[in-house]
Amino acid sequence: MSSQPNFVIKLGWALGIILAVLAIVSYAPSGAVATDASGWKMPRDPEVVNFKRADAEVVTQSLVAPPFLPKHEQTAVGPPRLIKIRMDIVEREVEIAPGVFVWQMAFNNSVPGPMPVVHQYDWVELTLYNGASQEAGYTMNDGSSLNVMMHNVDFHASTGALGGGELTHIRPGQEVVLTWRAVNAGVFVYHCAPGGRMVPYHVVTGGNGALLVLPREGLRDGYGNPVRYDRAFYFGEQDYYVPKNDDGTWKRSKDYADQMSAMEEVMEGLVPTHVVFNGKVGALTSDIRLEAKVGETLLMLHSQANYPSWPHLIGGHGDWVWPYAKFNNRPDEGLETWDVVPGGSAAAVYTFKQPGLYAYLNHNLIMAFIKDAKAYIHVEGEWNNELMEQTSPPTSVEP
Ligand SMILES: [Cu+2]
Repeated sequence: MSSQPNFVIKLGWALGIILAVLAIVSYAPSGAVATDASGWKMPRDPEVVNFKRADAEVVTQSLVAPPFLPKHEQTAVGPPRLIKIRMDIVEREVEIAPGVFVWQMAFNNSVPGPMPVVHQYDWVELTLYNGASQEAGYTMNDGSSLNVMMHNVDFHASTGALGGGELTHIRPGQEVVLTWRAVNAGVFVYHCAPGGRMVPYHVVTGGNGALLVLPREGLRDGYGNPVRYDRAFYFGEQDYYVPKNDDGTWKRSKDYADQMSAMEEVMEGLVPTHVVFNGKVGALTSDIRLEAKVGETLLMLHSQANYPSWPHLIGGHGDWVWPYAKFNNRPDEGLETWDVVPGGSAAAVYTFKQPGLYAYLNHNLIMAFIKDAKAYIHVEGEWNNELMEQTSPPTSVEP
């Protein structure tokens, strides 16, 4: 007699578990307008997604050299727009460290290339020129305006034709126009990709940059609250593979093509001779002074087209860090060090709470301090003793 109530209780439990499992399985979100359990995901507006390029307002964006970004709105105003940008590809010889010369291929005469800023579902209309165009006003090393090699561009933010690489091959002196839609939000690498062994050669000589695609509603923290930034810096990290002469001095070449075979021998070892931010040693620690104030929120953007990196802000944190720098994913809170995958990016915000010197760097410390993958940020404001105080200064004590 006593076994029957037990059996009924067990049956009840089993039914309950089956119903719970069914409820979880049937909850799985479906379709493009998925909403996660917390409601963090935003439904996509069909009017924006289906907006036609022919109806888009055309706006020209003037690009600027990194680590700075062009003037931009953090939230989109009105329907998707067509953003016209222009990039010249310039082959140039640069002294990347004392006595170390590299022929670079530089989008808009800078390494990394400039960071265009658009919003998700905008179009990008790029005019790409192989050489130093008159309107850009660059001069080549030898005073001429012609490169020696073919170039193109692959936008990781675009869709189709090898990221546009198939449609943008241009010989020296040629120009091409490519229009594509930014369907995902985040920071996306772009790089030259002429094919085969030329791809890594052009990328490790500086032929890369990144593009910022902001969500139309702007950035949001992990609770869904808007995130506004007061400043944004783009840290483009570059690995170089510079060959040496038999006597141990750094080898110097006569042009971009002449440099390739000796450089490839170093590249095959997979160990960079130099790793820097913004193209050269000292670029963001002495050449350019980066500043911020206590209370300001800094958006830190980072890309590496060919090598991993692990960003860290010494003396601060990543208040919010978006995985792989893709803004339609909920950001992680309060990180110490985060990831950049090769051919990928990082995006993080931090609100400064103390004045002083901060270093934003690759926390592979060999890359940061023996190479030069680092930047300094000088922050002004009031010191907060509650957060930190030297409560007893160094004093000599008897052993
Ligand atoms: Cu190229």
